[in-house]
Amino acid sequence: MPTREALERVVERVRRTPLGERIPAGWEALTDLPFTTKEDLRRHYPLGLVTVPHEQLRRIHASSGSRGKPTIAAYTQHDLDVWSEVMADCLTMAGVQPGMVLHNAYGYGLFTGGLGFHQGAERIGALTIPVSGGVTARQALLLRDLRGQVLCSTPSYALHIAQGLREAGIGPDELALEIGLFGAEPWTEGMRDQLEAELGLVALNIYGLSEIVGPGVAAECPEGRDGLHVMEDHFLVEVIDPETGAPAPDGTDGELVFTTLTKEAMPLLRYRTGDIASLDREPCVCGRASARMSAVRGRRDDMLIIRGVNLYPSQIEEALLHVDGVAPHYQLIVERPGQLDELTVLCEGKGANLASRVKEAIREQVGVTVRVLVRPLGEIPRSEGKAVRVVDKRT
Ligand code: DLL
Repeated sequence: MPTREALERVVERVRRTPLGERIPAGWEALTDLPFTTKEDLRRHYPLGLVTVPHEQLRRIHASSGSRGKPTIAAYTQHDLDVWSEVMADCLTMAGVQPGMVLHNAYGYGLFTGGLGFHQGAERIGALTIPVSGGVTARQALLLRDLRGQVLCSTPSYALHIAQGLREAGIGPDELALEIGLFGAEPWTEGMRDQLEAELGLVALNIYGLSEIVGPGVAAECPEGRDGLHVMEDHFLVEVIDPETGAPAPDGTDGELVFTTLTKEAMPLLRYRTGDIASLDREPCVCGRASARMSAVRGRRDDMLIIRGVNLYPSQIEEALLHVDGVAPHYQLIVERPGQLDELTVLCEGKGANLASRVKEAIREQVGVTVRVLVRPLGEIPRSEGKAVRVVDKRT
């Protein structure tokens, strides 16, 4: 737990913003403090929650904002330094060492992925290659020719790069890959197996969001690979019941909530991320004592209700990737032809009875019967950043 003083400092900062009036005068515990929501950020768009004079701002980032206005993140120099530090810690924990060649295929720009990894990698003295997303054939060539050891990208884009390598006839023996740091979207153990097999690296999960800092809020260690260590010196984590707001017991799924402890420009109290995960506070096999969050199952608003069954796209992914002959690319189409939602799973692959085997695997694992359409390899749209897993045709 952070010291009371750290929390008091954030509270004092937040009091300077329009959200300050919601803080009760005699608050005692963290749970007495109000939540902050994405709606609050929207209402005070773009810079209404900044607590420092404008001339102290050094950088602006934003999340993609597929649903309306982008979410703005503002940083002072100190905020950028803290961000580099937590990213450096995540990379070091993953096994990245000074001098290693880091191929950064996260997008550069307003998205925090590119620059976040870049600063952390430079801080530890890695040789950083700012490839950014896109031009997959060139990614494959550079990965081979510059002998990239660390691949940083979304997991879906890493698979696309793997396909680019195959198409260029570049075999695993021509690559120097050792570590993959994959995040920015949900992915499963089945996807981990695929990534490791196709790229010959150890695949690790890294989490973050622009509102809190960007990537570097939590990451896996290679020893445990059993939950992501939260960088608790800077980010205080809670999991709550998304319906009631009450704390969820450790080990129980709920909504991740973060309080920034050291942020200057846009500190946030109890920010509701919308991401569903659980917490584990038992020490890890690696010896670190920090709280660990499970892999994110999905966003609250990505949860589908199909004939009364709640499910996240990642559960479909887990079922799919256990079926022989299925490629790790898929999309879910949600429609409402009548009263009820219907789900169609588009996947790729080859083999006898593939559609019925996939249907059976999903029925067994998730408990719903869905329509399955198997497409030829390469037909499902690939993304260069976050994959679009759900196509909602209901509205
Ligand atoms: O995606 C920051 C990031 C960049 C994290 C690169 C890791 C690697 P945003 O664009 O603001 O920031 O999106 C944040 O992405 O609330 C989650 O829903 C999702 N997300 C991020 N990391 C993971 C992960 C970046 N490892 C939103 N697993 C978050 C699942 C993730 N979802």
